[in-house]
Amino acid sequence: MNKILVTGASGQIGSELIPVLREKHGSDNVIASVHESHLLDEVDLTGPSVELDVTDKKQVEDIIESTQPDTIFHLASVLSALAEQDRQLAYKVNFEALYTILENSVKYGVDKVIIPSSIGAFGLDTPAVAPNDTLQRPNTIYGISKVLGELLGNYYYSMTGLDVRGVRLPGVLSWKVEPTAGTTDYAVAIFYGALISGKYVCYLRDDTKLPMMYMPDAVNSLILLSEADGSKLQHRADFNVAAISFTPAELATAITKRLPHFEMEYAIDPMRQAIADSWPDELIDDVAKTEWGWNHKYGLDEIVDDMIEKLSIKLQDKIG
Ligand code: AKB
Repeated sequence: MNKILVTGASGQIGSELIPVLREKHGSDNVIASVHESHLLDEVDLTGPSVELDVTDKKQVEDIIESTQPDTIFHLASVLSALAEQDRQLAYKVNFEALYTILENSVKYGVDKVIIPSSIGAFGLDTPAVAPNDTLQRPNTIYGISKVLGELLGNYYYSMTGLDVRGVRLPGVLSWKVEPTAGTTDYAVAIFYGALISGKYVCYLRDDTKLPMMYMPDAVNSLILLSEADGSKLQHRADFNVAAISFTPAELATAITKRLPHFEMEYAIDPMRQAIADSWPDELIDDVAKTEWGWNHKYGLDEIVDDMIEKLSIKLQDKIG
């Protein structure tokens, strides 16, 4: 029976990954760890939960030693926009804590560590339509940390046998926990604006095309990769996964088709615009398809329909 530890369990991805893992492996076998106890509200409480500050080396060691997981989903990470505003925090969480997790995984015999990478691992030298293996050279602290995660993951696998795997996730749309520290967050916030006030002021230019994905596909990519036959993998911690790409203007048009009164305005945030401009427009995910059978399910129409349906229920008290 698998014993799984998830860090960053109350975040956008963790809060949706945990119920799926608990359904598959049994609630008691999936330990949710969150930074502060009040964030436990965001977590599926049907199984064990612990408070964990991943920057506290002793706490990380104690939890890995006491829970003896076979697999760790290391999701705790400072996202791109916050990382530029608080480099010190980004360094502690995305660089130092990553190392602590990997070293303790080796020390306590963890089999597998899953570390999401991101489109942020690419940079201005990457082709706009990014193949799996290409020039990366990101110019953000977040992107540098994601490349570090990929390279360290591949290094730990070859040097220690710790099986580190990871996908480069696009911007993820979801309705349960709203992301607030990233560059792609507009694609979620726009739905809150459209439903609550009929308006949204977008901080990216109307023609900023970025790779995006719906949460069920993102969760599925992490689980599928974690379960893939290791002997068939040529890559490890650095797989592109793709679904769709769109611009703010295209997303606004798709929303307006369903909510005709919706209006979008633009007030560009130079920092987030520069980050978005350094990322590719599209990812090519042929390597993930070949090596572990990845494919996405949700297209733009399905995403917009589902987001509006789910958020209309979640926000019913706020919708006039
Ligand atoms: C962010 O915008 O920082 C994240 C990401 C694409 O990694 N959503």
